[in-house]
Amino acid sequence: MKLIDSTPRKDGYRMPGEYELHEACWMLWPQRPDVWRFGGKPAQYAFAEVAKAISRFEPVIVGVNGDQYENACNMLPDCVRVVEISNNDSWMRDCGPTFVKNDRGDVRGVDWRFNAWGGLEYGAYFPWDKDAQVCRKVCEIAGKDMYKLPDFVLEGGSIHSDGEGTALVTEECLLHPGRNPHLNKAQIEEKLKEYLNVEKVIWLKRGIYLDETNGHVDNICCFARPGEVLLAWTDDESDPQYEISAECLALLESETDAKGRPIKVHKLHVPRPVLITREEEAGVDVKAGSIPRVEGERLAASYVNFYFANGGIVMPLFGDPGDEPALAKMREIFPDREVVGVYAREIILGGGNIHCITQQQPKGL
Ligand code: KQY
Repeated sequence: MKLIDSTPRKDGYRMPGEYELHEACWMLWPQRPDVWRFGGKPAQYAFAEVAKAISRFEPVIVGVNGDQYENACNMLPDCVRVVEISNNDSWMRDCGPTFVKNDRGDVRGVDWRFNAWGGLEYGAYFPWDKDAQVCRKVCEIAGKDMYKLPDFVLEGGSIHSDGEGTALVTEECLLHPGRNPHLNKAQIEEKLKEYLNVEKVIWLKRGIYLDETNGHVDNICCFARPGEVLLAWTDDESDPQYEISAECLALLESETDAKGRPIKVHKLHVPRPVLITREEEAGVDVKAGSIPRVEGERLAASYVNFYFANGGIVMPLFGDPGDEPALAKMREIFPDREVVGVYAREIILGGGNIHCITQQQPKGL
């Protein structure tokens, strides 16, 4: 693995759309008891279901801490490759590489600075030193060279690319003081253009209501294909989510993408509010500096937080009356893909969902 002293834009590498062909999917293994209830056991079953579902479409590689290696090997199907990667928690989307690719099919990683969604003041836990090394370790194992940005904080869940020159982000997240307070919006946009190799950045205002990542875009909106997005939606005007989604809709409808296309918006209704139960609260360790789980608090549940696999889609389900309509809508929007649902309540209890725990490696040469 070589560190490249240049930028993807200068070298002709771009971040592909997630719907483009993948080489593999990378994940990490949950275990920390102040995030995952009952020492992570229910979450491990849920992660294993996600890995199993994705492995029907493409190879899956799961990084685990040494003390969980044997258990993860035992819980994951044989077709899933298990490798030892020390980590503080299990959000491969955010601490793993953002992969970029050139027209010849060469793939490289981009290593943003990771600070656990906001650093000491605003972040979700401390320390995050092992998470901060995950990107490099993945690139080492995958045999990919890497760009490194030691001074620019970003997580993979806070960006989407259409693969054709357009990126999608939220102001709530990228302008949050816990990330790059020394940079203004124009400077942040310039970094994205340089390292994702896009010409246009569409800035939504806010992410999903109460999202603890400060509004990662991957929970509220994603590209379905160039020129089309999926937007988390509710028709309930009394729900605080309504104003947020309506604001996104107005913005998207007034925008064009980098190729000058108007953007078609598909609404994907959120489930009914998913609230933490007393039993769930009781299963999570309390730790100073970690986000407490409190009975009755609403989780940032959204069907938009799904994963594109080769020929498939793996999307979260919540045991909600909205599950079936959401599956049906996804099948209508993606007739050429097999849409698979995985019950993901245990994952949203940790603060994210299927997209947040996965990272695609684009197909290489
Ligand atoms: O949604 C994500 N990308 C990660 C959320 C993790 C928050 C910390 N519990």
